[in-house]
Amino acid sequence: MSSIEKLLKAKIPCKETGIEIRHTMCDICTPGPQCGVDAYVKDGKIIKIEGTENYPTNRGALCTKGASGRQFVYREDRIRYPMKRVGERGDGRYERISWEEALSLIAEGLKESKEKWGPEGTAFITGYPKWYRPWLQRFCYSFGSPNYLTESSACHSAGAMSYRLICGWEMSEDLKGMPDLYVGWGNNSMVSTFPRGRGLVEYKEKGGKAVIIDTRLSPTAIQCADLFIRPKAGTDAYLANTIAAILIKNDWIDQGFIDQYVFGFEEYKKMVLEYTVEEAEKITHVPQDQIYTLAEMIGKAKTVLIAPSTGVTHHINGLLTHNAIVALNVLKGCVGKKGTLMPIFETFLEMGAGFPSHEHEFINETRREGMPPKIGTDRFPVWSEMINQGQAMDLTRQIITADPYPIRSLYGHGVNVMMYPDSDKFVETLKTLDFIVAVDIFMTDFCQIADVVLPACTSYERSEVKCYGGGFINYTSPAIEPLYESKDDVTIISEVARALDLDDELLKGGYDQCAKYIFRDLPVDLDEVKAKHLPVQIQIDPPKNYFDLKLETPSGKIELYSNTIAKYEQSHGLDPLPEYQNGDGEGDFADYPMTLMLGSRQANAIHSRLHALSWPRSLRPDPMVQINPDDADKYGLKQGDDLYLVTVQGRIKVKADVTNVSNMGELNFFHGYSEANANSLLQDTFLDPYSGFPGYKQVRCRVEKA
Ligand SMILES: Nc1nc2c(c(=O)[nH]1)N[C@H]1C(S)=C(S)[C@@H](COP(=O)(O)OP(=O)(O)OC[C@H]3O[C@@H](n4cnc5c(=O)[nH]c(N)nc54)[C@H](O)[C@@H]3O)O[C@H]1N2
Ligand SMILES: Nc1nc2c(c(=O)[nH]1)N[C@H]1C(S)=C(S)[C@@H](COP(=O)(O)OP(=O)(O)OC[C@H]3O[C@@H](n4cnc5c(=O)[nH]c(N)nc54)[C@H](O)[C@@H]3O)O[C@H]1N2
Ligand SMILES: [Mo]
Repeated sequence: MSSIEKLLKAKIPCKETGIEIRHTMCDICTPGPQCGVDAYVKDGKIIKIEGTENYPTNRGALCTKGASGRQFVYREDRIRYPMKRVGERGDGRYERISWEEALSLIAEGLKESKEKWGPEGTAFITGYPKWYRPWLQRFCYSFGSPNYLTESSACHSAGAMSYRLICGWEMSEDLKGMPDLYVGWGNNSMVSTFPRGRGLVEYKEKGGKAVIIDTRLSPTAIQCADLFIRPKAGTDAYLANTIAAILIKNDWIDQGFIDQYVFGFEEYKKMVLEYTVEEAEKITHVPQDQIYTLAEMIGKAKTVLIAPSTGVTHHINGLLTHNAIVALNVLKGCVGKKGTLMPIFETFLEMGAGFPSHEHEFINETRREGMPPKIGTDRFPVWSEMINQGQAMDLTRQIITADPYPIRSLYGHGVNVMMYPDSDKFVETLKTLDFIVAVDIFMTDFCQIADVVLPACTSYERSEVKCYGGGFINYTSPAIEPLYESKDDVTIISEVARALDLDDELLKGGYDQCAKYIFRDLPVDLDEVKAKHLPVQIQIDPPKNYFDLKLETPSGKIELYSNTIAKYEQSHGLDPLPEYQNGDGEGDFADYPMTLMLGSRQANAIHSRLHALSWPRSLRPDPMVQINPDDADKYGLKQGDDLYLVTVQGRIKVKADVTNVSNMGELNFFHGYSEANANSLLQDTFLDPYSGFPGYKQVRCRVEKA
């Protein structure tokens, strides 16, 4: 082998090999990490990737998903060029068209819909991706529609709502502040957000004490729990309220704090004192002595941080459960202090970086007064009041009933129909629309029912601004040219806005112009940030004191009794106190003895993506349900056996993974597989009446051996 061949084989970046390292960012998962990536590029092609050293989030590491980034970019089913539907909706026949034709078809379709049904008859919708959201939302408002919908209708917004209802502000965990005790309620961050998981490991290494409360024996519980508590799925509010009663009875609460800052303590106290440990054991299956141990640990710790995850909100009683858990922090006076729940000051894209931006102004300034109510307003009034979006879980209902007005068109980026309960009905309902636009990287099920399909590119092929905690801002440059005829989403949105001739010069101006508007008060120039190719750290002021904020609750205090929810007590039967409610829903479940949890995070997949990539797929080739060994015995199932998961809604065929990760009586199946769609097992009415969230993690089910 010649020396050049050796260098090439080792992928050494240098003049001789023509391999260059370009810094970019992985956008596969949540805004929190979005890790720095070094892309090794030769002849315009990525040949290798690595985590960027010293990047503020990943510090050089990449997770299983990020490490598959190259396969993601070069996935076979990338949409290559704009297309229009030529067959019946749903039969999948598309024809290649030019960008010009695509844009004029979209302008025509949306204008026609606007004339017939008003601007509100078009909904603007996105799935998981976050990076273009401010643009899509502004586009929706500039078009004149109130109907901006996102995947947050099932994601972190229930948690955000809960914090805002109680603490008057969105809060996050200050684990770096070293609380005496950390209680990770459904925390499986080792899998779902590894930088956060690493934070937990570092907390432990510095002597921190951690309790993990999870129905599953999760990797985080195994690695980090000093005490592991394993309740039955969806019974956590009972557990939390029982602990609250013990704290109050033993005077392990901060009465001074409560007197000064809290509204509704007496009502709350009366409620929780009804909860007994005996009943708690029956309902939650947590032994009484464990409940006492946990209560005592919380009671005797000076600073505690008791933090619920998104997992606990994926139940039809999820919002109140989250509230019940947050309330424990309040009882201890552990809010707004070092090592407790601290307020988030959002900078951009749901991230607090320590400096402000004009994101909200950018999003909202073209919004008209007096628009009709957004989707979900009547059915989910608390959501509608708290979250500046429609509730996407009400979309099918409104399409079908046209109540309070018809929705006839959909303009969507990154939409995955498999995220919705009763996905088949979701698709069938969308098929009845007049006009659908789908923008995605891959030819998804949603694209297959659209009238016009547009090819988006990945984060490796575009520029975007990203802010991180600690005052970091990054403005990436493309590592490679957009593949085929793809474009980045924001360019697409501004081109569509131009084709529609919208009265919004800023939006039509494209990404860079808008970013400069959003970050116009930054002490550094955005062009300079971009030229650095790596995050730049800005000097930031110390964060504002929580106790100096004007709390956004009706009483201006921390509310254990929610005055916001109380407004809907009569009309919607909602409860202002965090009572435990049964999360199984109504009905006769005699034929469905098991609880099925759909969609805990697995390291090698993110929702519907990555299942199609060979590296991550090789780690779990088949859709498998985790079943406890005793349950497996009962059904005569061995590792790898085929079985059906059957619910009142549907049935899917999967393989048995016999493991004590699953609690007795509980099954765990991962979502996003097109050959075994978890959400085809869910009814689309199985929703939390407060947040509108689906009860993904608590579905009554039976097992049939195949
Ligand atoms: N059963 C069950 N269902 C769930 C959950 C669960 O726990 N269990 N979790 C819920 C939660 S929390 C969430 S967040 C949702 C997940 O939300 P989904 O929207 O279902 O997430 P994905 O399957 O990742 O789909 C995202 C789509 O965006 C496309 N995409 C990715 N990047 C880009 C981009 O830059 N531009 C464009 N235009 N498209 C892009 C992808 O190709 C994909 O088609 O699922 C929810 N559904
Ligand atoms: N690898 C990977 N990482 C991801 C994602 C992914 O798809 N793959 N998705 C991203 C997204 S969109 C989100 S929203 C986050 C979600 O992040 P997480 O909230 O961490 O994700 P989950 O796995 O849904 O839930 C966490 C834990 O809650 C537990 N849990 C569920 N129900 C209950 C309950 O009733 N009681 C108790 N005590 N525990 C319960 C589950 O067993 C699980 O271990 O993850 C993000 N990170
Ligand atoms: Mo999510």
